[in-house]
Amino acid sequence: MSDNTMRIIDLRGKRFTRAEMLAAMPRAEMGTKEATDLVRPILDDVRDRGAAALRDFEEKFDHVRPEHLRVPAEAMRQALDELDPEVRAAIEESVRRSRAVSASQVPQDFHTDLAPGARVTERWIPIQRVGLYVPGGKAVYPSSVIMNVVPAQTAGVESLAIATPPSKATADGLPDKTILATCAILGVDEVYAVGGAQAIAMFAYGAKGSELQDGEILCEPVDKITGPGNIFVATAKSMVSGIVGIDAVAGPTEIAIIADKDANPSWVAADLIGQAEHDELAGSVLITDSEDFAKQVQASLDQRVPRTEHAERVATSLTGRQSGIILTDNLDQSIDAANAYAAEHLEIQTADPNAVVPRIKNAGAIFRGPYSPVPLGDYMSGSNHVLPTSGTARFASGLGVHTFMKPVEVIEYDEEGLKALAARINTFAVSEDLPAHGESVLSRFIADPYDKATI
Ligand code: HSO
Ligand code: ZN
Repeated sequence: MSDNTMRIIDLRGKRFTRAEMLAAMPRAEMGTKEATDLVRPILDDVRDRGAAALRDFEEKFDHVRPEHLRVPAEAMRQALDELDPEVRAAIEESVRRSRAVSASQVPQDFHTDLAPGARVTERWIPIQRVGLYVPGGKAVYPSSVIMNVVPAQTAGVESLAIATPPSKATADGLPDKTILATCAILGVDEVYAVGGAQAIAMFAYGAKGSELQDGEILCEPVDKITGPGNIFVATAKSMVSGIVGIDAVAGPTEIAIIADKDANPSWVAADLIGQAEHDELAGSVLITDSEDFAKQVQASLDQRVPRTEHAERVATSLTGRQSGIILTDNLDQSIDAANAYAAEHLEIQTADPNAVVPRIKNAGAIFRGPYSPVPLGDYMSGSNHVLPTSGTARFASGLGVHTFMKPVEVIEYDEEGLKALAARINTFAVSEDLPAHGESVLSRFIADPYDKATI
């Protein structure tokens, strides 16, 4: 047995209840309890002491005391000037495609006329101020900046701030230069060299006391925080949720591939490895009704893994409990398993993928056919790569323009419309023992709504 052997989860010949099917799926363990105890004092300290606490935590966790917590405009310009032109062209292509897809996603206001003078309108309003967290460390993803910023801008968010830790590659206290350059390309100029739970606290509570000359405030509080991060960031986000909105709390990234005997085993193996490259805890799952195909994929993994740059990380991820090959009786059972797993990314590599797509109920994003691999979506398909993980695709969706807007209903009844309902509203109100509700409506039509004889 090589080091890359994925475990087999054999569903064949069995019938499963919903609970059994969910329990059979490979999943990473997520322990957040200890993190909560560590994060609480960080949130409290930043809320109480603002910038001074942020500096202390940067020194403690990122081992540098940033000269400027807010990245100076000059540093942003310089990062853009020094950006490799090839990388710039790739970033710009990605931004173009994201903008095109986002533009067509803007939800339209619509109204329903229920009767003469009776209209309800749904109005979509952008969230006013958003804080976007961009992780540092092993995961430096300028592509994730694009995935968060573009839909927010398209939604019409007025004010957008980014927090990202100082880079470990330089000692200047500034964030990763490609991230800064990407912000400059996108026209985002409010960027903080702050990471971890302290960045989430800064967004949630705002922070006073800064090196800026023109005011007391370093960072104004935001209305919503989005973006991925490590366990401390995720825990801090869930702890401030309610004070501010958050997007989904992201766990390790994952892929599932539904493939049949006609799929290309080398391509499937390459796609599993690509996902495993992210993290030792990343989940890579193959779902197939062909044992022979599964063996071919395993053989291809054995060839490829030792040759890839991050071979060790990939092998750890592929052989972890969160990864595996699920063997099924047939395509129907493969689809059932995929719906139970609810993958962040679901690739469909079968003879007739069009017949499978409409049957998928749970997935963060669906990659249809052999020429729509996940890295296309990671970088420049135009779709978003911030997607629900850990089975949360059963109830959550990926980032989009809708993430940065909220629907508000506008109630527009006129005299005729209200009059037609006045007696019924009064009846309902009285039945709930809230007669003043009824009186509020009746006041508009009768002289003394408190005199029950007149009603
Ligand atoms: N697959 C990651 C996104 C990413 N990949 C960024 C490369 N860069 C989570 O969807
Ligand atoms: Zn990726």
